Amino acid sequence: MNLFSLLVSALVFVVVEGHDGHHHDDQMPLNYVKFPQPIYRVGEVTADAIFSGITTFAKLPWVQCLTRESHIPFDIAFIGAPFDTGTSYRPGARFGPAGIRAGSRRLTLYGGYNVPLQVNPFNSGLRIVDCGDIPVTPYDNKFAIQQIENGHKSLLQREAYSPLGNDTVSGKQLSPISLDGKHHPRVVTLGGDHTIVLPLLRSIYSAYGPISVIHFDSHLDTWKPSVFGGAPSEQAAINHGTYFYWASREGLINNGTSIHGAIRTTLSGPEDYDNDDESGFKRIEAREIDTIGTAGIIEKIRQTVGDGPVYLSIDIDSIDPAFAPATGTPETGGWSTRELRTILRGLDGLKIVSADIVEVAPAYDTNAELTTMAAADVLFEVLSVMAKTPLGKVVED
Ligand SMILES: [Mn+2]
Repeated sequence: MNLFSLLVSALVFVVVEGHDGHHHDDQMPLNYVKFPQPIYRVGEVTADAIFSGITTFAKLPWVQCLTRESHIPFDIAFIGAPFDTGTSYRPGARFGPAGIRAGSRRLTLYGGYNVPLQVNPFNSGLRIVDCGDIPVTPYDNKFAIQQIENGHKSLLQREAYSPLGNDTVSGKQLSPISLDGKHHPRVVTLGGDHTIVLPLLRSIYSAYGPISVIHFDSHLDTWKPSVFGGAPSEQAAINHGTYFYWASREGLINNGTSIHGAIRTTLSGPEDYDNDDESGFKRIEAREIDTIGTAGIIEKIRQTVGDGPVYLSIDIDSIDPAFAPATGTPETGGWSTRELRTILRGLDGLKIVSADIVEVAPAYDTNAELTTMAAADVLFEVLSVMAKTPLGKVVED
């Protein structure tokens, strides 16, 4: 038997095995992560190296969660929302999910252990998968926004793969924090421009009710449509500068326990801040890092959100364009990648129910993939925090 026929028969074997319905664990994706050593197997011509194969986030197993593998449970899912027709300046964030995945390839090069957080999310026992992308039309924003809500909700409304354990401090049994009392998985969405957070928050609301939001961005994104874009039509009024205005009006945001970080945008006038207050957000200016440092910023965030459920939305433009140039509306004077990563690690212990990273537009990146690497590394911190903190509350007896 030559190598070719060996490969063909191996392929046939895999397909036949997969169809009997009992061998899902043996199929490619769920046991796909084999680190730190590259594995050579009979019939394979290359190692399972980080630079080879199909690119998923951090080389996590690919599960077709929205279609034929919707029966496979998970604890944390990455999913792309390739939508960028809500942008005001540079388009291109529809390529964000693909770019972030490319930038994430080396996350598990040495195994994936997070030294400062003392956790390896990839072998923490949680089942973490990449669900691919939500199908999103580029021709109709209203339809696309509904597609994103439906796709996210479909994942979020499932039950998590791993049962909720006991509280690490008290040892007591944990119970879910969701409205329906079920233990739901977490979804990490790869944007896409920031408009996607409106349908994502609608989905989050369906599982958790009004949510505290931690929002890292150089811009407020609570602008009134009359101020941002001028709102020539009902649909144009929903864009990447106004989605929080709408989310707040719909009651999706927990007023007073939400906060922006890294703000440094110019305004139409000081009244934009009054409008932002009304939308329920507190603000941390980017320049505050010079006076209160990362520790002061972490303290402000934790004081604002408390210990309830929280949704985390990260605009890559919160990072300075020196470190992350590939974004829709870059603003100088931002935080370094290191500073944002430190601040995210400072969220350790918070109940982050889901998260996103948005506005990565790879066409404006350097050849060294600065922005997509920054996005992936930022998500590594988020994933580590999630892996350490179960989404439960202590049951009092
Ligand atoms: Mn934004």
